[in-house]
Amino acid sequence: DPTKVKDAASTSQVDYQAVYNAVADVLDSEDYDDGSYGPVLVRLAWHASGTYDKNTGNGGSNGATMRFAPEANHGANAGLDKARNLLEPIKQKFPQITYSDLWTLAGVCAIQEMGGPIVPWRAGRKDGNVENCTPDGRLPDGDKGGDHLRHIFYRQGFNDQEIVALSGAHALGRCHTDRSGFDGPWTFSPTTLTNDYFKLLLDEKWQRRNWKGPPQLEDKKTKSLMMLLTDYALVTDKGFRPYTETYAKDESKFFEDFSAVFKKLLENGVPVAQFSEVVPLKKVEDQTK
Ligand code: CCH
Repeated sequence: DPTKVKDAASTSQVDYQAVYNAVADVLDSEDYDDGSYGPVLVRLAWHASGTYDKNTGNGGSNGATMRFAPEANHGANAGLDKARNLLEPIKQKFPQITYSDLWTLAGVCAIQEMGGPIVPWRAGRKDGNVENCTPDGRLPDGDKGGDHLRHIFYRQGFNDQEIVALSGAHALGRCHTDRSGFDGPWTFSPTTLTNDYFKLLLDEKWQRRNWKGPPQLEDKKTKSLMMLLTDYALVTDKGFRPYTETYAKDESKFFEDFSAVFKKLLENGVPVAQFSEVVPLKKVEDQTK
């Protein structure tokens, strides 16, 4: 359909695949964490989007309001300056992309380059200003239970299945005592997206870690992995558990559902009229073939 091509071209002069490749280029770093900025970029995309409130329609990725002091300083966002600073030179190189498109695109790039599924991504978010900052308290706390998860995620329009699928992102990355107070990774391969988070939740014995930090669980066998109390609710809560079992058994089902729900997360609150067509963003490894 030639009109579609014309529409897509007129919505933007940005070469999004070039932006994607620039992000992919800075993901790996020997000096940072487990060798990759991927996990913290996924967390930036999630915290930029997870402020959405379906009742008022405010919050969400449109606006990129975490650039401003009130929201940047919310406790939940501690450490995300590392992710924002990593992307700043890319914003300078491609000044026409909005921060809100860049942060969500970077999250998609991180997921895809860390072995995850293709996530359909659309351009068109607009950056807001300081008045659009959301109030503190819209993102989840790790020391609570299933009711808290539902309170936070139902407000964003997610159901139980979607909550469990999204939580699978904790296959990636780690907790930092100087950011959240919690400590350690959830899986043995924190820079690769797998369904190991669900497998470990069900297969390992989890016990309270005896330490001075906030309440968290450790695996009895190696004591080198962690789960938050909210993570463990995906095992103990009757509404969540069936999905945890499904995703532990079937990684391709997890990938399929994760792709759909991560796209939904990154688009929540953005007026549909702002969006372009889906922009095909290829993994680096698939571009040379
Ligand atoms: Fe998360 N997350 N997250 N999380 N999260 C943390 C780190 C990551 C909760 C708490 C924490 C999602 C849901 C939840 C990532 C993605 C997602 C940390 C450690 C805490 C605490 C922060 C630190 O110390 O650096 C809670 C509670 C929930 C409730 O559901 C969802 C949804 C996603 C994405 C879809 C990723 C990735 C990380 C690793 C970040 C890193 O820097 O390694």
